[in-house]
Amino acid sequence: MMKSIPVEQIWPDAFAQRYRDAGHWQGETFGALLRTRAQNHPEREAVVGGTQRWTYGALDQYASQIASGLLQAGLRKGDRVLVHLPNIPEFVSVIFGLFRAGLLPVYALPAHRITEVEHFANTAQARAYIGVDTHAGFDYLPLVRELRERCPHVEQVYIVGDAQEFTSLALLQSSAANVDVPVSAAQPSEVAFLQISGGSTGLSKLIPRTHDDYIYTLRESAKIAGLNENSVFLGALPIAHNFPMSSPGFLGALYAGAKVVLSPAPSPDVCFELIEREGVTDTSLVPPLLMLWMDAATKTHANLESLQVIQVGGAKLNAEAAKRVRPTLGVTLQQVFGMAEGLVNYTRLDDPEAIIINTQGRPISPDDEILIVDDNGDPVAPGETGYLLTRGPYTIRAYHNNPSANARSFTEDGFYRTGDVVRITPEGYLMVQGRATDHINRAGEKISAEEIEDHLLAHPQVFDAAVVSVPDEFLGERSCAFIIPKDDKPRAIELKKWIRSRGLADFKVPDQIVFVDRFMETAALKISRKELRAQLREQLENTTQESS
Ligand code: OOB
Repeated sequence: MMKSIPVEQIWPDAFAQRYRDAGHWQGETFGALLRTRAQNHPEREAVVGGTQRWTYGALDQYASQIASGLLQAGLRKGDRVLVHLPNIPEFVSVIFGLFRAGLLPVYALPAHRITEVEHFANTAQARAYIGVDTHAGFDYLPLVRELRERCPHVEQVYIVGDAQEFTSLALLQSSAANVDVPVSAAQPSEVAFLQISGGSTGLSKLIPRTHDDYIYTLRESAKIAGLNENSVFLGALPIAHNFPMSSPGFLGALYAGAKVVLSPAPSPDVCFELIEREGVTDTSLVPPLLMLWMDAATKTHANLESLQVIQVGGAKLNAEAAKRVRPTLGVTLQQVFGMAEGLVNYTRLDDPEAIIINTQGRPISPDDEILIVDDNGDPVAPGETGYLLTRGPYTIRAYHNNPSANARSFTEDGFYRTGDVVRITPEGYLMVQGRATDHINRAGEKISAEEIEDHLLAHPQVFDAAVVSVPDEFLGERSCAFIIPKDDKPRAIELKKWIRSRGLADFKVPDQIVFVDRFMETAALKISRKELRAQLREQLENTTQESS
C-alpha cells in the first residue's frame, strides 16, 4: 500500500518555506477548521439540503463519527476513498470525516460511470467507496457491484440511502464507538485529497492538494468574494467540481462561517425556489447556466432580491452576456478563471465595470507567477497573446503517480502548462483567448478528444475517428465525432449508444456525428492528430453531414 504523499514531493523546500514565511500556508487542517467553527458557533446553520438542516455543531459531530467509524473499520491514514456523491449534506460530512481521519477523498462526479470510476479507483488504489443509492434517476448500486468485481482493492463500501448488501453511511455513523479522532491526525503539509483533472489529454489525472495550500485558497477566495458569516452560498453546480467547491464555493463559505445550501439540480426552477426560501446571497455558475438563469429571471415569480454576487467560470463568458448580468439579476458578476491544478483568477467586486465584463480576472496570490510564452517557450512582449504557464503557492507541480503526464504538463522549473492561450492587461488581468490543447469544453465539462476517439475506435464498424469541438450557441462548445466507417456503416445513434454502453458519463457522448470517406488528401502525408482535428474543425461547414 502506498503511504501518504509528503509535501516535499510537491513543492521544493525553498518554495514551501517562502509560502510559509509569506503567511500563505498557516499550518491549518480541515479537521481543525471545522472544529474551531463548531466551537465558536455550534448552533449556526452550516449545511441545508433536501429535508436536512445541520448546524456547525452537528456537522462536526457527524464528521467525527465518520472519521472514527472508518478508522475502526480498518482504514489507515493516507488511504484513498472514492467519494461519488451528489449535492447532498452527506457530501460535506463525508469529506470532513475523511479529512479528520487523514483519509484522502478522491472526487468522482455524479455523472461519472463505471469506466471513469474504475479508472479513479485504480489510479488512486482506493480502499473504499462512498456513494448514494440513486440520484437523478440513476441506480448506482449495480455500478458499485461492478466496481467491486473489477477492483478488489476497494474493500469497503458505504451508501447513503438503501445500502442493500453494503453498509449504510447511517449505520457506520451510529455504530462508531464514541472515540473522538484528534484533529491532529492529519498534518497541514500533507495531501488532503485527490481532485480529478479536466482530462485534456486522454484519461483524467489525479491532482494532489494539501491542507495548507487549499485552505489558503479558501481563505483568500472567501475574502475576494466578500463572504462572511451572514452569507448564504448556493451549491448549484455539482460540488465535486473544484469551482463550486473552492472558488469560493461551499468550502470557502464554510471557512467564512456562512450557510451552505445544496441544490439537487442547477436549473432555475429548482434554484430560484431555494434562493427565495433560504435567502441565498452567492452562487457559482458556468456560462450556459447563467444564460438560462437570466432568461428565467425575467419570467419568474420567485423573489431573487437576496442575491448579491454570482461567480461565473469554467468556460469563457462572452462580454455581451456579462453586460446583462447586473441589469437582469441585480447582482455583481465575478468572473473566475481557474483550474483544478491550482491557479485561480478573479475579477474583484469593486473593479470597474469594464474589467468585470471584459477580463477573466487576476490571480489570488501575489506569489502566483504568470508566464506567457510563445511556441519556443520564450516570454511574449507585454500584452501579446501566448501560452499561459504558472506556478505558485497552490498550483501543483506534479500529478499523482503519472510520470508521462508530468513530463508533458510541467516545465523543469515547476511551471504548470495550463494549455490556455491568454493575454494580460497592463493592470495584470488575464483575458482568455483560446487554448492549445485538444479538449472540448462543453458547458464547463472538459472532454478529452483522445479518450472519446479511443472508445469510438473500439467499435467494430469504425475504421477511424476524430473528435473535435464545435462552437455552440448554448453550450459554448459541443463535441463532433468525424467517423470513417468500415464497409458496413453504423448509424449515428448506434455510435452514441456505444459510447454510453462503454460506461462513460453522458456528457461525453458526441453531440454530433459526421461520416466521411477519408479525412483529407493530406491525411496520406503524416500529420498529427492535433493538426487533423484542426483541419476537420475548419472543414466542418463543407463536409457532407449526416448529423443526428
Ligand atoms: C475549472 O477547472 P477545470 O480544471 O475543470 O478546468 C480548467 C480549464 C482552464 O484551464 C480553462 O481552459 C477553462 O477550464 N476555464 C476557463 C475559465 N475558467 C476555466 N476558460 C475561460 N474562461 C474562464 N473563466 O474550470 C475551474 C476551477 C476553479 C475555478 C473556476 C473554474
